[in-house]
This record gives sequence, structure tokens and C-alpha cells, in this order.
Amino acid sequence: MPRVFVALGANLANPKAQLDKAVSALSTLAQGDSLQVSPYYCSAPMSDVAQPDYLNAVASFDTQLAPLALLDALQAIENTQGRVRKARWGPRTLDLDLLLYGDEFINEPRLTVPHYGMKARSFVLVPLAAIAPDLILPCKTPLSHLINENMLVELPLLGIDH
Ligand code: A4P
Ligand code: MG
Repeated sequence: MPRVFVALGANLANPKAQLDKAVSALSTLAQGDSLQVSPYYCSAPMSDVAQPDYLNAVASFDTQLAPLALLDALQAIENTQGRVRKARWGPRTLDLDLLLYGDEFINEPRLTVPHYGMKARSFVLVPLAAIAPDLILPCKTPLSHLINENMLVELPLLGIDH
């Protein structure tokens, strides 16, 4: 059964409550008690649109869902939590991005895995390393090689344990 990694992001309508609720919803997709969740990290928005800071986290679990069925399930959770899609990179109650689906490379119209931005985003890499420090990405790059000192200084200082 593949192990999957999902990035969580929220910056509207009580972001901590949004992440807590999303974690609870993700636990229903996870096989057994396989769900692991990173601490929550506060991060400055990556966007041209002025908006509040984000809370970000990464969750990992084993699942029997096929990739597109998993994407459907993630989008259903986003919709349940009031996600409205306006501007790209605009503010949101909840964003769930599928980072990794086992070691698979997926290039479908609705789904690109590994997620296109994950290797450059501190708000993804730092929480990912908190739950999977020894992870090797499907491209064979060790996660630890992508994390630099700036990222570690930037995020964990603002880390929030849930
Ligand atoms: N899609 C394709 N591949 C994937 C995947 N691996 N996971 C498609 C999830 N979805 C995937 O996504 C648009 C479409 O991407 C979906 O319909 C799906 O079929 P969306 O969530 O509707 O739109 P979006 O999130 O606004 O766009 P995008 O380009 O995915 O943005 P990102 O990359 O998700 O970035 N700053 C901070 N500090 N923290 C953040 O979490 N997040 C974003 C959004 C911007 N700035 C941020 C943060
Ligand atoms: Mg997204």
C-alpha cells in the first residue's frame, strides 16, 4: 500500500481550527493508525496578493485510494471546509496538495505528482522533514539536501505544536 504525503495550508477563518479539522478528516482516509502529522508552522504568504500569514503542515499516511480518488477526497475535504477558488495563490480556508504518492510520477490533466512546487518551498520542506527526515524523493534526491539553514531559521522559530 503506498505511503502518501499531503501538504496542508490555511490562512482564513481560524487557520488552526481549519488544520485540526482537516487532520481529523484525513484520518478517515488513512489505513489503520498510519497517520502522522507534523507540527503546524506559521509562514509568510508566497503570493502577489496581500493576505494573512499561513499555517502550514504536512501529513503522511498509508491509503488504499488510487491517486485520482485520493485527489477527489482531498478536494471534497477542501470544499467541506468552505474553500472558494478565486485568484491563484489567493487566500484560502484550506489547501490540500498531494505532494507524494509512494514513489510514483503522475502526469494527468488534474494531477501532477510529485507536486510541482514542493522542492522550493520552505513551508513544505520543513514540515515534511519533521515527520520524514530520511525521506528520499522519487527523483532520488534526499530531502535533507533540499533544506538549507535559512529555511530552518525562518520556520521552526514560529512553529506551533498542536
Ligand atoms: N493539481 C495538480 N496536481 C495537484 C497536486 N499534486 N495536488 C490540480 C493537488 N492538486 C493538484 O489547485 C488547482 C488544481 O491543481 C486542482 O484543481 C488540481 O486538479 P487549487 O488548489 O484549486 O489552486 P491553488 O492551490 O490556488 O493553485 P496552485 O497552483 O496549486 O497553488 P499551490 O501550489 O497550492 O500554492 N504561501 C504560504 N506561505 N503557504 C501556502 O500554503 N499556498 C499557496 C498555493 C500559495 N502561497 C502560499 C501557500
Ligand atoms: Mg492547491
